[in-house]
Amino acid sequence: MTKLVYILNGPNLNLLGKRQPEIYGNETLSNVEEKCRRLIVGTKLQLKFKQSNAEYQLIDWIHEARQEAHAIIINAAGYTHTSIAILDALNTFDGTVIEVHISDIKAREKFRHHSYISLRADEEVVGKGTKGYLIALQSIIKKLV
Ligand code: CA2
Repeated sequence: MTKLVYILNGPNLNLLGKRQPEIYGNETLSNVEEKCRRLIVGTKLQLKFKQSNAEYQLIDWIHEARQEAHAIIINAAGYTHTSIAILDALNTFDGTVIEVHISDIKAREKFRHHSYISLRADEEVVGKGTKGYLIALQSIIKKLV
């Protein structure tokens, strides 16, 4: 049976690899998606890899995931630190949730230290660069395959 994994990316992550490489590295979000797709070859997993700058869109995708996905990997970007609404949506999801941050949010400005997403996340992968997405996906592969 095929199992679906959602990888959700929040605001400004469409600029990955195009600005601030000293913080977020040189890889674009398409590169990251490509590597994630390569990692699941030969498994029975399928990916939906998405990015939006809109909070409601991320919430709608989480609702969609409730119907069809076994796991969500989420980098909610700036909404990590503000969005009770995204936390509420994740709390309605029964599968595994892994929170990813490219940078080490605890080593940055104080306003980035708190994460609403971490209140629901089963695992967190933080400060590993864009490799964090692959680490999270590997963990899902171990659990689901
Ligand atoms: O480290 C992460 O992955 C963050 O989720 C990235 C967010 C930031 O607000 C969080 O505190 C930590 C920012 C995403 C913005 O991404 C950009 C990437 C390249 C250039 C400009 C923005």
